[in-house]
Amino acid sequence: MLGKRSGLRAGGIAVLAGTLTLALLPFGPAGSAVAAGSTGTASVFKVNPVQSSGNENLVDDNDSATAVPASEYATVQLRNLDGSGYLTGKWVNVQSATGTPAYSPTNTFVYDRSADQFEQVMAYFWINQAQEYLQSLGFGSTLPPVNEQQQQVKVDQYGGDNSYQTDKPFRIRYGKGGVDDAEDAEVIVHEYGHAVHAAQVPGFGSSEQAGSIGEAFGDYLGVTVGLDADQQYGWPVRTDLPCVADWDSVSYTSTVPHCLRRLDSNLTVADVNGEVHHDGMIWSRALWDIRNGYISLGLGSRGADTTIIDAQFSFAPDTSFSAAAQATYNTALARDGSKAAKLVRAAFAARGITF
Ligand SMILES: [Ca+2]
Ligand SMILES: [Ca+2]
Ligand SMILES: [Ca+2]
Ligand SMILES: [Zn+2]
Repeated sequence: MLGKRSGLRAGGIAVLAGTLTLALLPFGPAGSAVAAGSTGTASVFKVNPVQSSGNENLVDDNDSATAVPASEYATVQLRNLDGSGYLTGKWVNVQSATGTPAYSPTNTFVYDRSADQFEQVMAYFWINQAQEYLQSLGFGSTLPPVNEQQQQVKVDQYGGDNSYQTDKPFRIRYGKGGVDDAEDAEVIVHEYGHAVHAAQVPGFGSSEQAGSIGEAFGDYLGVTVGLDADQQYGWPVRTDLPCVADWDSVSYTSTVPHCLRRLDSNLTVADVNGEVHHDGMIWSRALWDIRNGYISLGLGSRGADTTIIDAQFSFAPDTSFSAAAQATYNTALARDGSKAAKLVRAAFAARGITF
């Protein structure tokens, strides 16, 4: 869940380079559909149009095409499609939607935001991107796989301004209140973060603190996958890095910058109020500090993310902040050494989380 208003309870991807690649490409007869591993073309937002433009005055204007300038769309590859012409592929299946399912026999999915199909395309692209990111860290090769399966997604089925992930069936649904939720990659990947946790530890989130960690990780994953994609594709970032859902939140926040939440709040365990999205900001600030500490040590954001995610395999479904912090520390010590482990301990201690 996104918890938009206070009080709500709420591997195979390696890019081959060089001449050896040619022999491996699945060339078929001209015009024939490639059954698996098809690559298409799509138009998507560069994470979200507020983040890429820096324009905090953008508004939904009732899903108007003209509310977002053409400059905030990017043309991208849509990878790992199954070649059926629908938004179905190795890591994502956009099952059904309020409007007509996007279909293109040439795998060309270019829509503007006023079309229902645009959100379907965004969901496909960003979930595939998130799974590719996880695999690029080594999950599924040097490390155990993380949610390495075809994620089921429904777009715009849920009428309210919220989105959620469920375990039975294992699915994500994106709502359409205000700015359509799937117009913001940080919202899309937040929900995928819940699927990641559920895949790593079945039933994860059965205590208040575990639920808070789930919300925190969703926010963190949304930001880190977006920032990594910005680097990969050369897209600009013109809003504060720790701001979550710069675009979706224009519909329900009045202060600028518009953020659903931030990763750099000063909350500590002394501020716990029992609401998982609020209390999650205690944990996500620690993750943010670990990330920046790793960058300072030369271990990079990718090093931080590898350790943060790998540690989650050992979290109990009803873990406490303290136990989960200890597990993260242990993983950092084993993988990254004592300097890294020390900063992990310090980042949690600054939130009042000790072990
Ligand atoms: Ca839309
Ligand atoms: Ca929304
Ligand atoms: Ca952002
Ligand atoms: Zn959530």
